[in-house]
Amino acid sequence: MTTKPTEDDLLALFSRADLGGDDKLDLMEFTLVLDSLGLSWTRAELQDRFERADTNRDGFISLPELRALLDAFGWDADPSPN
Ligand SMILES: [Ca+2]
Repeated sequence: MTTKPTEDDLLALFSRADLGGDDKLDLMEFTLVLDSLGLSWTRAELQDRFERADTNRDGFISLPELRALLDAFGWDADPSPN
C-alpha cells in the first residue's frame, strides 16, 4: 500500500530529523531523513544531493528545500527493492 505523504508528514519528518531544532538540516540530519524514507544513497550521492537541494547555498536544507528535493525524487515511491 502506498500512501501519499501529506504536508503534515513532511513536517513531522523534518522535525524528527532536525535534531538541532533550528528549522534546517545539516548533512547528518539530511541523511537521517533519507534513511527514514528508506532511500539508501552512497556518501558521495548524499553530498551531491545535499548540495543540489541547498538552493540558497547556506549550507543547510530548509523545509521548502527538502520538499522540492523529495518532489523531484518522488518521495511517495515504494521503498521496497526493485
Ligand atoms: Ca538552504
